[in-house]
Amino acid sequence: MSKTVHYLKDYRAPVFEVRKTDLHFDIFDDFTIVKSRLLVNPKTAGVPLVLDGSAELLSLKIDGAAADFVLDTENERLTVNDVPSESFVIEAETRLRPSENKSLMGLYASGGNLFTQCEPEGFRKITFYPDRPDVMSKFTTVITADKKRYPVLLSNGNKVDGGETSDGRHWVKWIDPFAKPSYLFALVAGGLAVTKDSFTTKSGRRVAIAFYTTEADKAKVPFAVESLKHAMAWDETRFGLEYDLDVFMVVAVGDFNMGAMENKGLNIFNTKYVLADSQTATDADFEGIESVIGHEYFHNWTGNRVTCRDWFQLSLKEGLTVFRDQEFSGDRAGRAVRRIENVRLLRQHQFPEDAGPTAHPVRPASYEEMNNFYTMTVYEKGAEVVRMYHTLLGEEGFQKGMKLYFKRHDGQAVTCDDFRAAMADANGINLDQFSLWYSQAGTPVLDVSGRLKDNGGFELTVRQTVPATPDMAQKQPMMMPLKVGLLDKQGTAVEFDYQGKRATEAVLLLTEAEQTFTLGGVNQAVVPSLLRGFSAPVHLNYPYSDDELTLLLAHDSDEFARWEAGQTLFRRAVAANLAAIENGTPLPEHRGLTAAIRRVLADTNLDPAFKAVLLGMPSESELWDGAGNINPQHYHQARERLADQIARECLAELVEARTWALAQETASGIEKPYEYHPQLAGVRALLAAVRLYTIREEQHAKVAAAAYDGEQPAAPGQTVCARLQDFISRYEQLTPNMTHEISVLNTVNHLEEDGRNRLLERFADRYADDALVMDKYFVLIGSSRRSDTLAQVQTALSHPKFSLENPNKARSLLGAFSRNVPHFHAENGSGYAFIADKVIEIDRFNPQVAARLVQAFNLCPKLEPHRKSLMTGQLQRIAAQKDVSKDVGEIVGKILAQAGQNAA
Ligand code: B3K
Ligand code: ZN
Repeated sequence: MSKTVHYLKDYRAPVFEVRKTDLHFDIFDDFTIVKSRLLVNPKTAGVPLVLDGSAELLSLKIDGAAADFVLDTENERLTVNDVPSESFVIEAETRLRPSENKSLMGLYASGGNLFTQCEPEGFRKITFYPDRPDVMSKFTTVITADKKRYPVLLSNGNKVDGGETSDGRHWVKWIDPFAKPSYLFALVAGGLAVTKDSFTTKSGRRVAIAFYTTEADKAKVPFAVESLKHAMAWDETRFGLEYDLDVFMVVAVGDFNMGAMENKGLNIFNTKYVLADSQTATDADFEGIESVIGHEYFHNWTGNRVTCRDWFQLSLKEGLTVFRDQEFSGDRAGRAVRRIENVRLLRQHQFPEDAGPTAHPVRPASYEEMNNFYTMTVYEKGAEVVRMYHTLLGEEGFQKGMKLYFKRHDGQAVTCDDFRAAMADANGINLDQFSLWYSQAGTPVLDVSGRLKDNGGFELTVRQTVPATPDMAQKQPMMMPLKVGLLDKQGTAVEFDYQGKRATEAVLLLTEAEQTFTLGGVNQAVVPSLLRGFSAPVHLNYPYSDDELTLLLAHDSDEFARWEAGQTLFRRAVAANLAAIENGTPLPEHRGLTAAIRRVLADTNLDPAFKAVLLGMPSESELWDGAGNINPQHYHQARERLADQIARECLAELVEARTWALAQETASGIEKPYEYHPQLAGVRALLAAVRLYTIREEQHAKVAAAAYDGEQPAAPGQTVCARLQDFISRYEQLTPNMTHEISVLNTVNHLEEDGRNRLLERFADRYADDALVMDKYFVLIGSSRRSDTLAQVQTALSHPKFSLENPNKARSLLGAFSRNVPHFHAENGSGYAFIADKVIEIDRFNPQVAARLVQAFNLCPKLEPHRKSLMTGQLQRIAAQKDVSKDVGEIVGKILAQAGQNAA
């Protein structure tokens, strides 16, 4: 495939509009015939009509007569040079073979049923069309198929008609009254069971809800249905937005490239984000379902009613909708911990992306393959950008902006600038400088210093730099909110004057490369609490002493700032261990940190969910962020040794916290203590966090005197695994709860003993028929630190329940392995070679999944020379494959370019 780069600066408005789109799908066992009839209106006379398409074209007619066209298969484009200057009808007939389509884009088969995925450019695999989001049209879809094999026939909008034909076939007709771009088209056909419910909107309209799954999975649908109803009610109360069709349908499918898809009225979901019960899904799975159900539902307004002008604007709908789903989850339960989880995700995955070879702004300036831009930057940093509007304008100002946005743009395809203009105009403020968040990549760095002024007042000086990225060297200072507070030496909030108000918290507005702010009327030594709530997606440096961090950790009223103080202590401790490992000196002690952790563990006023996040160490990818010449295994060891040190120093408090948490489920008074409940999820998260520490001590001691999880003391000679097995089998009888089961398996997963293998095998046997639980099994195999992990991963590839063609399976086993620091970065290069082999293999049938996996190599430019050369070799091998996809080609090209540049 030739390399074509698309640039934002080249955007041209469409020259044809499609007034109406009529589709007819005739489904047969081996193929499907699609007839499309478009009512096209030229906006300018005398220009050729260009349609996107890669399907097998059987015929093309204009106003009933055979059309004269040029087909460019290389670029998947069809040109009709001579078209009428007035409105005309163009009809295309294509033949599709869904069961041969392993890319899972366009129309494809899964489990004998048919599904579509069109965003961003899958519709062109179905028929010939102006496949771009700024061409919006009203769709009518007729589907005809064998009634027995395909009893359920779904498409967007409302079902208006249907019937049977004499040959055992039946048909239905769907009309979507809302104009939409082709990427929101969807079709589902097959044998599916339905779970029905309804929701009455605030204006009193009754909306039918229908969830389609396999018959066997029906029992696992209720939580998702409830989540949808919560989301519908929440969007009404918080945003004033009501649903607009008579029916909202969700279809679950096991073969899906991503989480879910917001097709108008007919959402298609990965089963992972629909199906759950507490026996087979963890608390985190339940929370994921609620958030993804919310996310796709919220797209109905932010994405569908108002859509993107072009794919560069993807964050217009994704950043905004992630912000909305984050707020939904926060309003549902545990706002502070949710916020910390958002930040952790951003730091673990988006910060490295922003500092690596594929760095791009929230609104990319160019792309080769659009599928490569469904990134953490577009989604998660995009959500942070929306959150900054919210922080700057407040809830009321933000909602005013949203109202104006919908008033101006309902039914349109617009840009990120249009969104910013609505926010600015509704609030009468100038947000011009804020546009830099959409054009400058890289995580800004704030270097802050503070001093008590002689005449009173605490002065903060903030220097802002935006690092160079492969696409841009020189950057301008950005506009952002910096939320701050002050604590005295006892940890009490200190009042200060800022902008004529006396308060304990202020939002400073940064606009310059260097700025000084005075928080007036302060006459005592204070510790500043900075970047409260993570008010901007930046790195912030302040020369805190360890004692000051300990004070913030213990007393700050802002939970994010508290957590961040702890994270900084962890980072410092790992850095000290790393230096010792690299210099071959003894590991330092970390008495300050371990004392702080003991206090956290013993603090009975702390919410258990918050305690759990406080105990979580930064991941390796956060720890090496900003570093060069990285030896990933050294970072891993430094982090592991710190965990050992903490386990040793804090064992008594850890065991006590474990005992407390175990008792909580039954002591909570919650009626079904082993089902998902936000409060119990927090308790179980604490238990899981604690277990990851205690296992280290008890493993080293082999037969620790302490009983595991409050069970009977170990018999002499009984190993950890044997005791855990014992523990699990008793646990199974009492409490079928996947959160516990996975937590225990995660805990023992790294042990070299054979007992670990037996436990995992038993788990796999028991859940062999549950595809989503088997995904968890493959994650365990792929993420183990055991010495034989690569061999076990290779064996798992031929496990009867594994399939490389199923994205969930590939992501579980291979994705987990590619994040497994000691094994992926093995010194002999075996991890790199293995992942490269799989990238090459998957790329032949599913480029999107392959392109995700190959991003494991993003670290290449920053590695120490030995690993860098091993990785470069593998990347060159991938690039040299005949027919490498543009998805994988684009990513590999960027990594190699950056690695070369650094090497030069
Ligand atoms: N809009 C879809 C993502 C489509 C991804 C295509 N590679 C799901 C979502 O963000 O809601
Ligand atoms: Zn989305």
